[in-house]
Amino acid sequence: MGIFLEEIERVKTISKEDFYNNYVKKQKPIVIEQLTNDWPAFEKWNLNYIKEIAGDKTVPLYDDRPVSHKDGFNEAHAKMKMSDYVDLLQSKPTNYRIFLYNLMQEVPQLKHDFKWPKIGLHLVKQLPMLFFGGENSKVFMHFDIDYSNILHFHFHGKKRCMLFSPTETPYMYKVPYSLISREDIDFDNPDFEKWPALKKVKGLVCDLNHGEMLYMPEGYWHYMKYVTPGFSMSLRAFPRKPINLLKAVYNVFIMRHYDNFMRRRKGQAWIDYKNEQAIIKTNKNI
Ligand SMILES: O=C(O)CCC(=O)C(=O)O
Ligand SMILES: [Fe+2]
Repeated sequence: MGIFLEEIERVKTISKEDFYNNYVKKQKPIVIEQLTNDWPAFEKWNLNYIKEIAGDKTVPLYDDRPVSHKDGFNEAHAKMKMSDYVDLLQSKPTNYRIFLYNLMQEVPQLKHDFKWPKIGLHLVKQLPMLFFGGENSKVFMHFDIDYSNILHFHFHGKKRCMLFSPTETPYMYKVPYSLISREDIDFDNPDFEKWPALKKVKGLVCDLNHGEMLYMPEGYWHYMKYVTPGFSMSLRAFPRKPINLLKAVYNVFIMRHYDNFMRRRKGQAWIDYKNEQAIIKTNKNI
């Protein structure tokens, strides 16, 4: 038995009013299957195309090693030429991922391949971020630092996305001064003896195929698994709830700097302390 999960609602297309009133306002996730059908990207965006136009760029890579005090907050683990990385993705399963990378700054022509969706969100134009992953690579359970509303588009392959509402946070084994759950939890097959609070959580799940878009409301927890090699683009809109905007400002300007400061000062003891606190705090909520 795994975590209690329900399939995320899906539609082929949706009107701006329907999306805004029934999903954005209610902060409810949804998958829109055909939003990208009239984008050049729908035909063009695959790994070979990325290799062609961005092959010579050096890109930062992350693997699934646990957070260490030796790394800064969200610091990359390795670097590679994009062409070598695409070859790696296409040749074998790999844990190496590109996470939150502003590839469009480096390769502006990518911007001509998509349209900013007119669905009632004020999307931030500077920040179309890209994510890549190899077969079976996993993105640790987290929520985003800026509490934005996220439109997450997937290309080339298939990706499984698990979401939890911010209301589930008391049971998520959240690590303090970070945006993640305990990294040793296998959300696909959790050990309920070790993580009893997870028996209480209610989550949502979807498989994203080429061209499909997942709407993630602000502060939603997400865990993703690349079922096949592929890549995604996230477009974001600032949080609507003033409290979330405040939390975003706190995270960006205070929390992550304090965390970096403590990593330098206390080293691994700080990371170990935080991981312990995740359990102590969550067990109090059961
Ligand atoms: O798919 C990924 O690699 C991570 C996506 C993500 O965390 C996001 O869009 O906020
Ligand atoms: Fe994220």
